Amino acid sequence: MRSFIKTLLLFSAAISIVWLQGCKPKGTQSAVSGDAAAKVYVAPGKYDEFYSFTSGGFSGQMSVYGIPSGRLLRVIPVFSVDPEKGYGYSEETKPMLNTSHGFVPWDDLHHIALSETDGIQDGRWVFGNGNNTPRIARIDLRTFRTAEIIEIPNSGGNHSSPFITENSEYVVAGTRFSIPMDNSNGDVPINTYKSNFKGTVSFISVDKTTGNMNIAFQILMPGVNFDLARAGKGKSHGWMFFSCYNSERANTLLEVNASQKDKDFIVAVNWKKAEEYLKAGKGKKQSVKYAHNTYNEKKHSATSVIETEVTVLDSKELADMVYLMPCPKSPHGCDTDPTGEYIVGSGKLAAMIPVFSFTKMLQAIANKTFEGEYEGIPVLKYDAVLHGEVKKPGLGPLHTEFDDKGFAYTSFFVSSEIVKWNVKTLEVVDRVPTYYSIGHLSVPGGPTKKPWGKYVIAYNKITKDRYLPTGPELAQSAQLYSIEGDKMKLLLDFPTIGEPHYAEAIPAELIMKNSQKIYKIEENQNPFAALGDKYARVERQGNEVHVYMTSIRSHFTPDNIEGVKMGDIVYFHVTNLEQDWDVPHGFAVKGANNAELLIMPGETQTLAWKPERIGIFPFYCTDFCSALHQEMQGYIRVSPAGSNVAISFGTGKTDSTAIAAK
Ligand code: RUQ
Ligand code: CUA
Repeated sequence: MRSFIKTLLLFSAAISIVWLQGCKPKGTQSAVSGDAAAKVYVAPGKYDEFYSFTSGGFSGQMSVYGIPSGRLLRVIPVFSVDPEKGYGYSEETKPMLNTSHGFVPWDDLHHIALSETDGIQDGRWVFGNGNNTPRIARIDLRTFRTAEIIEIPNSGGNHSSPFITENSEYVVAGTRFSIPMDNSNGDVPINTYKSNFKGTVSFISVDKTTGNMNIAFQILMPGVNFDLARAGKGKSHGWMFFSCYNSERANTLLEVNASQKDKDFIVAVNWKKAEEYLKAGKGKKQSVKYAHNTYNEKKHSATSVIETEVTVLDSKELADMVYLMPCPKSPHGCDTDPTGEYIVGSGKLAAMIPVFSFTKMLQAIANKTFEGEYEGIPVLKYDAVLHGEVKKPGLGPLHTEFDDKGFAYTSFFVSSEIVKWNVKTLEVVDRVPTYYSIGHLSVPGGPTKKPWGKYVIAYNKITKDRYLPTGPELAQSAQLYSIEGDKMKLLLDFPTIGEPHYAEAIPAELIMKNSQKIYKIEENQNPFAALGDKYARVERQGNEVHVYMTSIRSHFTPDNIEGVKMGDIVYFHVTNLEQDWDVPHGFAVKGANNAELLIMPGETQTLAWKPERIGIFPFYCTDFCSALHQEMQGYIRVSPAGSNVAISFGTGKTDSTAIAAK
């Protein structure tokens, strides 16, 4: 996004600096109508109407807001470690961040895709993309936890991802950077880009019942940059549309060299056809390496498997599977309307919005109305597939969402506004300024067959004077507008975490009824669990010391541990015995080089600790769990390497649950 901002800023500067400034309202002025406060006010103890799942961009996480209040409800750790929750620090969660490059504790999460059934959000899972080390994550919406992460081979920059088909058959992943394929010799001069660099789009299947992901197939594509995508729906179900830029196939100074051609492409992929080819054995097996990480909720732990093969279908060789629609000037957003008939391309350097017709596209394919070929793929004639152009909508169109009344809402980065237009007539009916430089926007249900409408939320890239200053960096700003009337109305600004790109909002009732309250202790299959105080113990295995610890309001068992020596690694396996909603216990030990554990009711989590000096080390519960939370503490003694202090542990109790082994 940053280089993209630069391009657009240069571009806008070229147009007119005066003009750009003219479009940015000065100061903190904003046209907020009198009843705005009442429209976003959610009284204490009341719930918001929508959950909004918002990507964290370079924070690598996903955050959850209530809409219309804009209240932050949760940050879900996905691709980045999160010391607050011990994610990526506990032994159980570390494998979630494993990749073919080893442990990668960070990524850049841009896009959100909520699972769908028949083109309607079903509230089961939310998917997010890792942009940098290409990955897709699935979050389980019963627990709001990352359940699975799959790495994407043959990809460099997983931006065009994860976009979902109408029955969650697939989430897709298009590579932003084309690269030499993983199984080839990658040690080639960069200026051999045109001959050696290729693109891929991947179709990752999602199991109907479990949600488990698998790379069903990849399609080998010309070496362009894939940007965004949307699935067809209704009549266009079975197709996926990707935007791409750099059809010039430049490998340097893209801001100039990838803006030479008048048009790039919307890539239309007939994935039903791809499935036929796959069945007919037309795919080629390719050896690659990618991590597939799953979190087992019963074992309360993740495993990471390195997979070694993908099946690749070649777009050059297999006819009738991929077509190109010319799209003006470096397309970014590529969005399909609720009927599935219209495909909206957004050339970020174009001064209009082209809207393509799916019906016309099929006709053009049937009649072979091609203007030529690009890298062996037929290019359809622009005029033959065009429904029409939205004229003079604004500058720098990026993304489009839809409401339930036949209107589209497009974000304009350069002119800093949302423009509402009629999908059929292409007539602009309203526009509102955003503060400032909007990227994505989100209408609840906006990318689905059934938009819920009501609001549009702007995710702005630049904040400037909207909030109290906080040094050189300011929180990114989101803005909530009502779209219930003919005119959009600004209701609320709220700060966000990281740099939100996309967000998807969904009615609260589709999720809250399934929300899990505890993990059942009797179902805990973590091999290191202590399912009751009487199982608490400390065991030495060579230089590993395993502490099987329990926590319940307001003590740890054991809370006095001796016999640890320098050179040992201590594993604290802490089982939270609580069976009450919202009673996690935390665990932290002085000098630990990682983070705390935050253990949910019924769960077991493990902290590894390598003491680096002798002495007494306190540990305590970090989550205020009861009136005697501050008493929830203990000590562990570390002796010199050769010491003869034997392992001993206990709570000092004298009843039957006491397990002092001295
Ligand atoms: S992008 S601001 Cu990373 Cu979705 Cu368009
Ligand atoms: Cu347990 Cu505080």
